[in-house]
Amino acid sequence: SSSGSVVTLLDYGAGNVRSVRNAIRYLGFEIEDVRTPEDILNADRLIFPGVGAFASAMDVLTKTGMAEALSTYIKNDRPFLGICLGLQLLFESSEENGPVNGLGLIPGVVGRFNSSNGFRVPHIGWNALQVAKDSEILDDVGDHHVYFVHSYRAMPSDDNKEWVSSTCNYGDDFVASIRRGNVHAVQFHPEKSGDVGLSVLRRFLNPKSQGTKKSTQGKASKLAKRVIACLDVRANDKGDLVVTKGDQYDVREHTKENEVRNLGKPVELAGQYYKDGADEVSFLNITGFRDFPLGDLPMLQVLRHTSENVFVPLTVGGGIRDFTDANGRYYSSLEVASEYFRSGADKISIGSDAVYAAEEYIKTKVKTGKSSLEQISKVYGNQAVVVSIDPRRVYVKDPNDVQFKTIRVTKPGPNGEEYAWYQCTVNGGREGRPIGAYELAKVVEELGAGEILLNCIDCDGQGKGFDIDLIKLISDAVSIPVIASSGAGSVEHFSEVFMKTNASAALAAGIFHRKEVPIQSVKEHLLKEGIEVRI
Ligand code: 1PR
Repeated sequence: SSSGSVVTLLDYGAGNVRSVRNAIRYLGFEIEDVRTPEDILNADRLIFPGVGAFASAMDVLTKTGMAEALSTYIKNDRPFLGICLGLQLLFESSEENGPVNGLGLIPGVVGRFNSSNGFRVPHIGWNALQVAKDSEILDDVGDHHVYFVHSYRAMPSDDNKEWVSSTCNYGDDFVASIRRGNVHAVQFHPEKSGDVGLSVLRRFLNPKSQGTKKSTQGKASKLAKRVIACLDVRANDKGDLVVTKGDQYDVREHTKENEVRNLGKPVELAGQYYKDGADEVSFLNITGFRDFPLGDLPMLQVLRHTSENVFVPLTVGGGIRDFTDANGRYYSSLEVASEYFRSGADKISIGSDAVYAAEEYIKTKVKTGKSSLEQISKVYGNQAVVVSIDPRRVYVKDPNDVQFKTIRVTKPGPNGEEYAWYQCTVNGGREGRPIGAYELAKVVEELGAGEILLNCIDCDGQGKGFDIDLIKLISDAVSIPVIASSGAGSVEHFSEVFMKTNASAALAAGIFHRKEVPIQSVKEHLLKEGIEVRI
C-alpha cells in the first residue's frame, strides 16, 4: 500500500513522546497522529507510547472512545506496539493510585515494585531480558541491556503465559515484553535504548528488516551501573552557548580576560558521547538561577537537536522554578519543566528550588504540594524528577557542634577535624543554606524526587576521585537511585565509587570533555572489575 512507510501514533498528550517520534523519523518512517477512534481502527500499524499515570491515561482513553477502539484493534490482531504504560494498560488493573481498571486484554494486575531488599524504586536504568518465547522484534537484543524507567510492573503468571515474551529481574521477575501474533508491547523504552532499542522499533515497523546482531564482550545479566556524561552549559561573554567546566564551580579562565572556559558545542558533544557509549547525557544550564530558561531559547534548541540523534535518556537542569518575566507574565515551574520535556528532555533536574522546598518542609512539616518538585513529579511522575545537590564539606571538631548529620571523615580536615557535614548551596554554589545534604536528600525523596544527582563542590574538577564519604552517606540514606558526581579523574575512580558506595550511576564532565579518559575505557575497566555495565 502507499502507506508502507506511515506509522500511526497514539499520543494522548500527557507527556514527552518526542523521543518516540524522533526515533520513528530517524528510521525513515512518517507519523500520522490519532485524532479519532476511527484513526485507530484504520491504522496499518499503531504505536502507543503510554506516558503519565495509569489512572489519568485510562480516563482520557475511555472518555475519547479510544479505549474501545484499541481493544477492537488488538483483538483483531492488528500490528500494535505498546511502550511502557502502553504495555501496562493492556492488563486488567493497576495499583497505581488505585486499583484502577485497565483495558483488560491480558490477565494480571500491575503492582508497585517492592523497595525492600535493596532494590531502589523507581527501577531506572539498563537491565537484561530473559526471553521466554520468540518475539521477533527482540531478535537483535541478545546479550544487550535495554533501558527501563518505571515504578510499577506486571508479573508473569500461568494466566498470562501465552502473552509473555520476556521477563526482567529486579527483585522479582516482571513482564518486560508481551507478544501474541501481531500484538507487541514492551515495558522498556526502545527509543531510549540506543542502537539495540532502534532495532526493536525497526523490526516492528518493518518485519522483513535485516538483523543488526552485534557481538558483545559482556553478557547482560542484571541492572547495569550507569556512566553519565554531563555538560555544564552557559552563554559565554559573546553570547554563544558553550559547554564549560569549572574548578570547584569556578568556570572562568584565570587569565587577564577572565573568559568563560569553552570546551565545545553542546549538541556536538552530546552526539559524540552517545556514540562513545554514554548511558545518559545531562545538560545543566548553570546560569539558570539568574536567567529565565524559557527566554533561553538556545538551550531548548540544544535539547531539540540533540534528541533527534541521541537515543539514550536526556536530563536537563537549571532554572526550574516559578518566574515572572520583565512584562509581568508569570510562569510556573511546571510550565518551565513542560517546555523542557516537550523539547526532548526525559528528566528534569532541580537544584536551588528543591533546597528552598526542603527547608520549608522541615520548618512547617506540611506538604503544600506547591513546590516545583511536588508539582512536576505529580504530573510527570517521580521518575522524571531529579534533585541536583551542590554540597560543600564543612569540617567540625565535634558532631554536637552542629544540628546537621555529620560523618567521621576518612581524611581529617585542615585543623585535624575528624568530622564533617555537607552544607547545601544554591545559585551555583554561591550561597550556603542552613540544611545538610543528608537532610535534603531524605526530604526530597519524600516530596517526590525520583533520583538524586549528588555533586560535591570540593571535588568538582579536581580529578582526585569522588567524595566516597558523602556518596556513601547519601546512597545509604535514601531508597531512590543516587548518581555520584564530581571529581572523576581516572577509570579507577569509577570502580572505586561503585565498590565502596551504593551509587547507581557515576557522572563525569571534565575528563570526557578534555578527552583524557574515553567513556569506552571506563566501561571496559568496570567490566574487568566485575561490575555490570552496558556495552
Ligand atoms: O539551581 O535549579 O538553577 O540548577 C543549577 C544547576 O547548575 C545545578 O544542577 C548545579 O549543580 C549546576 N551548576 C550551577 N553552577 C555550576 C558551576 O559549575 N558553576 N555546575 C553548576 C555544576 C557540577 C557537575 C559537574 C560535576 C562533574 N557542575 O555538573 O559536571 O561536578 O565534574 P567533573 O567530572 O569535571 O569533576 P538550579
